[in-house]
Amino acid sequence: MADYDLVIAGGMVVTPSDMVAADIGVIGDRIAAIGLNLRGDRMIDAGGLLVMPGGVDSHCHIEQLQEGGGADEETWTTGSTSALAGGTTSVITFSTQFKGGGILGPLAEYRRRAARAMVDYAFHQIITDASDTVIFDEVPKVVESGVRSLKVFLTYDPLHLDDRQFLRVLAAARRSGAFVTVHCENYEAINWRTAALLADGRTAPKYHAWSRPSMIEREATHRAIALAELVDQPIQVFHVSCPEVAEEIDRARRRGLKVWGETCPQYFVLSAEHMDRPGFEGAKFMCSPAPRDAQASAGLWKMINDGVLDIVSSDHSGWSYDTPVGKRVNGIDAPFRDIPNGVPGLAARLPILFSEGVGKGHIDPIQFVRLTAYNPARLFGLYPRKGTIAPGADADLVLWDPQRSVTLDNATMQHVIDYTPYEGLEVTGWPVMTLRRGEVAMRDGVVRAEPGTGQFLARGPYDMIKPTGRVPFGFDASAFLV
Ligand code: DUC
Ligand code: ZN
Ligand code: ZN
Repeated sequence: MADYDLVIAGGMVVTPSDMVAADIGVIGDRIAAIGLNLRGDRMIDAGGLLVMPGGVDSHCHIEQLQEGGGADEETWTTGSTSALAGGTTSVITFSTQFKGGGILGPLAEYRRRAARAMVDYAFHQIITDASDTVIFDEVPKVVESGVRSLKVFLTYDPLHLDDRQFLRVLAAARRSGAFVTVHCENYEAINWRTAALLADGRTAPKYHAWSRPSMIEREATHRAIALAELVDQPIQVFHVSCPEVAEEIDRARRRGLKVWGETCPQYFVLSAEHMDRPGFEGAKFMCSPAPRDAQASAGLWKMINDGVLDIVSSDHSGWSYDTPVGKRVNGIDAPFRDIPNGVPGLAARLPILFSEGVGKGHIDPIQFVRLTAYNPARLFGLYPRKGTIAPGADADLVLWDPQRSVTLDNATMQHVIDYTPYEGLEVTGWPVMTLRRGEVAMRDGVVRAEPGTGQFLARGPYDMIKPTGRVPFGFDASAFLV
């Protein structure tokens, strides 16, 4: 009798701290051993492949409810398929609040929809209306139910919060032991510039980038950090697009603040120029913050190597190009202001980061594992169950061919969206097999997992997101329900 149910044999195992030629023994849905000459009832040959932890995508939008009814085109089954195709086994998506409403009701609906997931999943709770009921009654209940991160937008109608409301969310998070993630752009500045652009007849998709240059993101990042410092509440700045924004995070971290930064593949391979395509095509590349330029992309690698940006998520967002509910929901002549923001990237995240990062010598495979699995698992309370290869961890693994070159097209993405902004991009390094809790969920691009087999990842309290204990004048204003 073999010692293990399954052995992944002969691969180069990449952990968050090491790279070693070894076998991995799996019993049930967990990793039981890493060693040599392990024997399993089933053997998978990983010769010539890297074996890495399944990706943890801590920022992606799946089946998100829209104000006025309906949901994102990307459903839990299509989104899971795309994630598994790209080597990702866990996702953190969003439950939204609509202004004037609560958060318990929507969260129950998100939980109901996510029951069809094929990847493991958790939620960030978006707060768009910091009412007394939500802040004082519902946030503690939502956090207690295992949704341990809140998300706020400092821009976007109708999502954005003003400073007072943002402070109330930070304080509520501090009281409940939750984390806060922030979309940092200056709402008034974007609206002001947008009004001027439209008044000048500049309506095409490329003016999206003109409406929100980097200082708009930098200012909001600075403000978010200062307000979080005022409350003594740890935060993560979402989707940092360029080094000058990351510098704000760097300065905060040097001062001992608990501030983290995330970036996304689109900021390495897209630029504002992509939005300057003929007609409506630039809409395919519109996301916020806007992609910048080659110099900004190059500068992000330094920020990654300095540890200022330590997570690369997809910010996958589900808007098709040709369907009436997608990018052209307001018509193909709609001004940039009225075109939905977001680019799909669940499946493209790991291949692009590997190819651009490891392939071009900016990072090594260990850093790749840290950026895509270990760091998100730690920051969001999923570690050590997720994000590593170690005895006791879930057997979430991706077998990766570092030599395989693939030209990205929409079919390889396996999402429901009808395009990829990365069409034609050649990447080297490709997931050939994804195991989710010990089961082969993707082999050679064929996803084989039943809807409903994904598990909800309830997140309890953890040290990393505890406040520092330093508040101005020693007065903790968050202790008061104001
Ligand atoms: N920006 C966001 O903030 N969310 C989804 C898509 C986008 O571009
Ligand atoms: Zn955002
Ligand atoms: Zn997002």
